Amino acid sequence: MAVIDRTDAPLDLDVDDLFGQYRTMFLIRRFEEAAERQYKAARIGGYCHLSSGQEAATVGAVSALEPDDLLITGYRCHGFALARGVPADAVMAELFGRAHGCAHGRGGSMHLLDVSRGYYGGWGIVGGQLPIATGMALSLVRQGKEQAVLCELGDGAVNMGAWHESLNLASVWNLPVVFMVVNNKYGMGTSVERASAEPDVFKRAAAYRVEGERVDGDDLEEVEWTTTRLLRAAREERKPAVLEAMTYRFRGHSVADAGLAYRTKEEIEERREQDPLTRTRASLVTRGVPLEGIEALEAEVEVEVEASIAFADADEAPSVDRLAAGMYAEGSEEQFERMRPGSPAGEEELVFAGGLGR
Ligand SMILES: Cc1ncc(C[n+]2csc(CCOP(=O)(O)OP(=O)(O)O)c2C)c(N)n1
Ligand SMILES: [Mg+2]
Repeated sequence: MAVIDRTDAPLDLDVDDLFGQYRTMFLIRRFEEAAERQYKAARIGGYCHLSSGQEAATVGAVSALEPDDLLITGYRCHGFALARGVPADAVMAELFGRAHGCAHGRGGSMHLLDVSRGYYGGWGIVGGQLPIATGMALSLVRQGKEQAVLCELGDGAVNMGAWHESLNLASVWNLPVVFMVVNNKYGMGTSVERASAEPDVFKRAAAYRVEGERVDGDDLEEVEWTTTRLLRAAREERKPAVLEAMTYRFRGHSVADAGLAYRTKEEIEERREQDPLTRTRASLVTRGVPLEGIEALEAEVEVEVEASIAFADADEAPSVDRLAAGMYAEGSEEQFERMRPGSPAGEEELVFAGGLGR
């Protein structure tokens, strides 16, 4: 493992940047609290995974991206979309499955998407985003572009074949991709220690001869600085890397999980005491930002979140035609025909009236 030179690490983020990033962290927290209420009121279908507690890892990493870099993540993705600048209205409308959602109502909570902002989703299959990120990085190289891909995954994805294949190819082909493992200690209800032969995930990078680094994922500035450095090396020197951000999710795996069967209340309480929002807010106060300014920002965010619910609620449902648009190749009509109830393509005739030649 390369020894990392931290001598040129900036001591502090600019206070205005920090203020803006705290705003995004607060937005994510309040947005997800609202999403949970809407989910429980049955206005959001499918699954809903919250990232409360992980906001510093999310915002720190996304802040390190250049505007033309590409981002791709797993399914716990509300925060990533918001941090990349997707409007709260478009994210909430997507959760509601509405036409003006960021994926036009086709994706829902796990499949947020906004390619205009270089956000390639939200992937519900654990590890599914890894080969895609690797391919995206290869395509950037082929096009001669100096851009990088940031690929987020959970600790539960590092025991998938796709992880090994992606790391291997990224290394042998020198691809500009940083794999960011959000280590929140659990994959659903299984702890990293139980699931992983090498629970120090960042060390696995050594097996592919790429740089691996672990950061305190609840320390916004540490995450941002380290991600910036790794992305720069990816962009300018085509060096792939693994970044492991140590964090914790306060809520259950999904809204349907109380999150108490596999961890103690004491553990959760202990981690809540290190809440990254509280830490970042305290850091703003220490740097002389007046409390009234912080409170005004928080009040503004509350309004933004309420407005996103009103927007999603008033938005229309996508038409069935729009839902299918862009999803199926030309010539899929026959397949759709066969999916209708009954015997739309004459199957009963074929099978029961001897049409198969029996
Ligand atoms: C290929 C695949 N297997 C199983 C699942 C079911 N599943 C959904 S989330 C999850 C755990 C993932 O944990 P982790 O990667 O640590 O992400 P976190 O939930 O902690 O964000 C599993 C097993 C899935 N979605 N895809
Ligand atoms: Mg996890």
